[in-house]
Formats: sequence, C-alpha cells, structure tokens
Amino acid sequence: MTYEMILTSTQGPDSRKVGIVTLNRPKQLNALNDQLMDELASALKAFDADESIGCIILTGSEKAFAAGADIGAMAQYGFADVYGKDYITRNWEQIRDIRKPVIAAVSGFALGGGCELTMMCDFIIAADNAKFGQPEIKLGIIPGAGGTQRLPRAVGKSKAMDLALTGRMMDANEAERAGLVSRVVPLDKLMDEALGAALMICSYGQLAVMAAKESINRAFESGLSDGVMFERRLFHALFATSDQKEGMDAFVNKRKPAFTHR
Ligand code: CO8
Repeated sequence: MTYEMILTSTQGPDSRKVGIVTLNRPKQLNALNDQLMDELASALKAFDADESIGCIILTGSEKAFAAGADIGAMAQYGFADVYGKDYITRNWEQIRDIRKPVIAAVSGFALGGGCELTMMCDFIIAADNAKFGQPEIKLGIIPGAGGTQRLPRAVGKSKAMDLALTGRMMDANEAERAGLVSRVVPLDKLMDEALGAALMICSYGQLAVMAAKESINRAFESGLSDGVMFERRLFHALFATSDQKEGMDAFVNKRKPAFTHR
C-alpha cells in the first residue's frame, strides 16, 4: 500500500529496528479521516508482522499530533453514514490488536480523536508543548473512539468529566501529573527520548515484551483475581522460552544477554 497521509521509516540496527509512523496532513493539523486511519492501520500491521521490528513509535508534527477526527468530513455525515457505512469509526479498534509496543510521541495538539489515538498506544511521551483534550462537546457530539472509557481509567473520573464536559485542554505537565503521560521532555528532545525508550524495548526478548503488554492491557479488561491469574500463566509460559534461559544465565554469569526472541 502506498501512503499519502502518513510517513513510515525505521531506526536502529537492521536486526532489531524501531518502526516509526508519522501522521502527515500538516495543513489540517493531522485531522484524522478514513483514508488516514486506513493507512495507519495498514502501516501498524505491517510493522507488527515484520520480525525485524521490535517496537513502534507513532508521532505527528511539532504543532499537532492530531487535532481530532476530520470535522470537514464529519460535517457531511448522517447516521446512515457513520452507523450504516461505518464512516469515521472504521479501523480505530484495530490499533488495539497490534501486539508489539506502540509509543505515542506527542507534540502540539492531541484533541478529540487525536487524544483517543494517543490513549490506544501503550504509553505516551509528551513534548512540553503538548496539549490534550476531548473538545467534542463543543461540536454537539461526544468522544467516539474510547475517550469516555480510556480517559477516566487514565486520569480518574473527576478530571475526565472536567475535560469532556468543558472541552478544555490540559497541558503536558497537567497530563503527566494526572497519569495520562509517562514522561514530559523539551520539544527538541521528544524523538530522541521516544527512540531511546523504543530501542531499549527492542533490546529485550520479544516474547516477554509482548507478554508484558498483553498482561498490563488485561488489567483494564478483567477483575483483579482473573487478571493476576492471567499474568501468572503468562509468567509460567515464559519459562518455556530460550530468552528466559538466556536472560537468567547472562545475569548469573555477569554478561550481556543475547536474546533470540524464541
Ligand atoms: N478537522 C478538520 N480540520 C481541522 C481540524 C479538525 N479536527 N482541526 C484543525 N483543522 C484545520 C482548520 O480547519 C484549519 O484549516 P484551514 O487553514 O483550511 O482553515 C487548519 O487545520 C489550521 O487550524 P486553525 O487555523 O484552527 O489553527 P489554530 O492554531 O488557530 O487552532 C486548534 C488549533 C485549537 C487545534 C483548532 O484548529 C481546533 O479547535 N480544531 C478542532 C479541534 C477539535 O474540535 N477536535 C475534535 C474533533 S471531533 C473528534 O475528534 C471526534 C472523534 C471521534 C472519533 C471516532 C472514531 C471511532
């Protein structure tokens, strides 16, 4: 598939690379339309299937990660389009199926669907100019890609209600204090920081990395006992991997592990 609304690239050693997807509709502040979302799903799936890729970064421009779903397109749609034809809403949940870690490197606006997209990623590193919000209420709608579900899980009910009901934006520091964002860095260090984290993840055994992601995501889908049992079984399963033998032998013998992702 050739892409018109995103850019893809890789960084790192050939054997273990980081896949980078950059949203690229700068004139519309990376507003998310169906074509962009189709391209994004396709690029993420291709990186997920590529054995040389260990981690994925999703980013935008300095001014905008994404200023939301494309309001110009949505303004044309009625119920028969969005419900009947799945316009705007198609493809979003596929991002959840990506099994390798996806880091959101966010600068500028992450609003509406843009904020929801960051929350579908596994963690968010924000530049100090990042602004997060769910301003859909100003358009006569509500968030439609998980904002009313993932935001309260990330920041608690009170702040989620505040953001969704007033439509105000929160800056990067408030987002970090609230637990939405894992780290805030100066804008010019954003990609270095995200790449550093991604390359570190690439250096570990892929099976353990995928299991950690799957198990943490399970915490949001299950009760505590079921979640702990799910974790326990994955923990047990990792003792069947070569990487567990390698990681522990390397520690005991004071050498660097060479994981084979088996
Ligand atoms: N959609 C389409 N175009 C947009 C969008 C958008 N969301 N945001 C900005 N643009 C366009 C503007 O129309 C403008 O275009 P033009 O130059 O042709 O007039 C260009 O980008 C630059 O924007 P501004 O001139 O407005 O730039 P400012 O710096 O003055 O303001 C803001 C930046 C504050 C980000 C402002 O553009 C803004 O408020 N944008 C809209 C934000 C918003 O309401 N987002 C939520 C949209 S609704 C949504 O996301 C629902 C998600 C549902 C997902 C469901 C899927 C399952």
